[in-house]
Amino acid sequence: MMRGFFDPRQLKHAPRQELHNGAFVAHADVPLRAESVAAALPGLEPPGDHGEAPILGVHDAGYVDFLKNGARLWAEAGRPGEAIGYVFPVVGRRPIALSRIDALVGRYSYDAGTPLTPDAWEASYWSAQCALSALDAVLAGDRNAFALARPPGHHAGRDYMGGYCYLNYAAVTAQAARDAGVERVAILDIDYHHGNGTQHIFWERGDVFYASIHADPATDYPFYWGHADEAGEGEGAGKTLNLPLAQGADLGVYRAAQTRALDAIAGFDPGLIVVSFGADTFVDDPISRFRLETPDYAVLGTDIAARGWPGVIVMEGGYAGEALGRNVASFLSGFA
Ligand code: Q9C
Ligand code: ZN
Repeated sequence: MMRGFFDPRQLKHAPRQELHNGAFVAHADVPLRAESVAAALPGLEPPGDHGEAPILGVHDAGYVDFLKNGARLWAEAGRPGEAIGYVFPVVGRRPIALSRIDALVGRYSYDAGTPLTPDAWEASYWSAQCALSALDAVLAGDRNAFALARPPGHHAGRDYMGGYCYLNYAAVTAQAARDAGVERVAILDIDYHHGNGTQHIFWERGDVFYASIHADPATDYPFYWGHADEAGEGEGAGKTLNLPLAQGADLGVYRAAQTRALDAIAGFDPGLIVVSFGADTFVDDPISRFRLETPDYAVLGTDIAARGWPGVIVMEGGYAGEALGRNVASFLSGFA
């Protein structure tokens, strides 16, 4: 079993609710998710502390300040519960500095499914440290390493939270690898949802290849990103690959798409692969509509490992409670 990293401070973040299809519902990113994975993986290690510098390698400093202080500002404004936006200044947005918490939370988010809890920063910070410690292990010579991260990361952009995500660990890891001298880094995103934040961060970058397999955004969150014709721009033209699949995809369909992604990554010849791994592709996932089964994840892991690239595997989504740990263990077993 490869080395893996986990910090129990990930468990304190417990968002209560998200706005979904017109109603506030119980939030899907429950602490049990991380507990389920930790219970299934013996020997997880605490991460080292790499500080904020690698986080600021891909995130905006004002946004990081907001993550640290937003929940306090929310409480000081007399708001109940957890900070959530209701004005999103996307169209005609002016770059003006506003201090009212309701303006800040809208400016730094793009959906109403990602409340800023008092513990979101700490949970995300230590999740990023887990990813960086996994990268350390691989840079020191391990073939692969795993980072248990919660909340997830791939929807978070340079200066916005969304899709349950606050910091983008895959992006932090890829940038840290670049800074450590890895010339070309590939990110393979196999969460059920498109990783819009990761795509956006590296959209114009020629040194980081982003490939994603996900539910067609014509039918699924996040709707506005992840369509097949999105391929990057400028230096990044052709360095983004989106492979949307119809709901109902099973191993046969999914594995063929992953082989396409791996072939494209092989053409890029990376020195490292970062796998954004979400197990919300599972048949019994409560918020998703693919049909992978527990043993299928070992097959997918084996296919990735067969390419021979050093790999950092970072946890993204997966909401099927107790089954999540089994699915992650199955995936990692494929790398053995
Ligand atoms: N309330 C990840 O799996 N749900 N994020 C749609 C919003 C958003 C899931 C409705 C799903 C995001 C990392
Ligand atoms: Zn997801």
